[in-house]
Amino acid sequence: MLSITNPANGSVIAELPEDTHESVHAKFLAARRAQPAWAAAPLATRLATIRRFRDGIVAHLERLAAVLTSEVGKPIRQSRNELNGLLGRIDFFLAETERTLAPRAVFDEGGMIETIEQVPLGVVANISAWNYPYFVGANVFVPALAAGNAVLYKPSEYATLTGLEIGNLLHASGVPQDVFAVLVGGGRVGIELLKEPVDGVFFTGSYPTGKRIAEAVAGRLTKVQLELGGKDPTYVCEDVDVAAAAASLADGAMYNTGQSCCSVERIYVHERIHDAFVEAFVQEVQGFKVGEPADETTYIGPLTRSQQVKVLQMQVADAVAKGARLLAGGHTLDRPGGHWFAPTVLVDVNHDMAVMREESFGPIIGIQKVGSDDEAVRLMNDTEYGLTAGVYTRDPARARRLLAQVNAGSVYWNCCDRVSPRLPWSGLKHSGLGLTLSTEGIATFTRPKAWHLRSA
Ligand code: TXE
Repeated sequence: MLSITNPANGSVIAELPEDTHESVHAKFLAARRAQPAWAAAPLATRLATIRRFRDGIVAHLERLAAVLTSEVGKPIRQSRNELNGLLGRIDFFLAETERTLAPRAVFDEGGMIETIEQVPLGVVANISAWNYPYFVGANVFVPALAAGNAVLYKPSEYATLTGLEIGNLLHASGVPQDVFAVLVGGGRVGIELLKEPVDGVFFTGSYPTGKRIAEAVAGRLTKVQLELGGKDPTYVCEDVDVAAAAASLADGAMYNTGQSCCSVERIYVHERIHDAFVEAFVQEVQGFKVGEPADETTYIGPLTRSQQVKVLQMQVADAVAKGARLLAGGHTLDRPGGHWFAPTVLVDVNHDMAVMREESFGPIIGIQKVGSDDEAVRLMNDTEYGLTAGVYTRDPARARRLLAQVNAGSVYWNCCDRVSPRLPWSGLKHSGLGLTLSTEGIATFTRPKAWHLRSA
């Protein structure tokens, strides 16, 4: 049985039977049988089901937000934001799928015609994370279903109720039961799923699990996409509006209680404004309301996973032992049964410290003073990750020059912690393989089939 607990207080919300080797296999076989008919349906029919799914999200938004908040601990306003943000992503897929997947004639001469057709991969596995279950799940299952695939969706064990809600809504919208199946359970069920001969593996989660998954399926030469973590840096130049930059970056570091793949995880500040920036930043952080996730005014909630408390404690202790100064937080909060960590700001940090090198995934930030643009670029690139990176400056040419040198899948000028459905979402190095979103994130759920047609 899988116990679903409320991370704010440890109370058990639900006990659910987990999938087994047999049930995973049965769902795979059913998906394999059902997929051809789904792929053969007109695209307009599949898009109509996605449109009804969107209507279902709108109709049930309050309840869905409450479920997400109860099992993940996401502050309720942020749960609503995620669901509202999801609508824009669905709209993008609805608008762009037909054009993206249309067959293309690329040659027609002397009785020879060549065309490219985008055909679905088949049955795909979607193993997902808990921190933005609607976003990261839908980045895969919406375009995958629209393109004619069957999807075996394993939500994170920390977002199972949300995963089941998604399944129910899709089925009520007209997606056949066997074309979208939810698998309940943790890593063990993920391992069972990967034993099946799926035609694509689409994973969102941590680097260690992503690596394990890539290794598990390597010999099968199956398509694998990995959307993994980050240690996302931002450099604040000396010409900025200090208060505005501090407010924007404090939000980028602490939103979703710091549990975003593209959370700001390291800040480098030009020495000329360092002290003023730090003062403004700490003031922002101290203004964040920590509290019950169901409370409308809460900005920082509990950590979703109890294990992360130890990671944060270790990062603080390591940094302080090596000379960092703690200006806010640095400790757990005494709220019985839950996993709570106070919003934390460390200064006088450097790259010998874990807090500047390893993904924190919590409400904690290291701020490091730098003397030049070159030093900032060198430090931003001194990482095993490469998801996002940002620069705050009034000077567009300087921003372009700096961001061109930074190794990251997404770069930000005067903004952070931002994802757009119109742009590809991808990471370098330990941040991943492949991409979602943008029109490329639709085509990725298909393979090009080449037609050579001689009429006589
Ligand atoms: O990951 P985990 P989490 C990243 C984020 C952070 C991580 C947090 O930066 O690093 O995700 O998510 C299943 N075989 N991103 O804690 O623990 C597990 O049950 C098969 C990046 O959920 O790696 C869960 O469903 N499956 C991002 C899933 O793997 C296994 C956006 C992920 O678990 C397994 C959001 C196994 N051996 C978060 N072990 C981006 N870049 O877009 C576990 N699982």
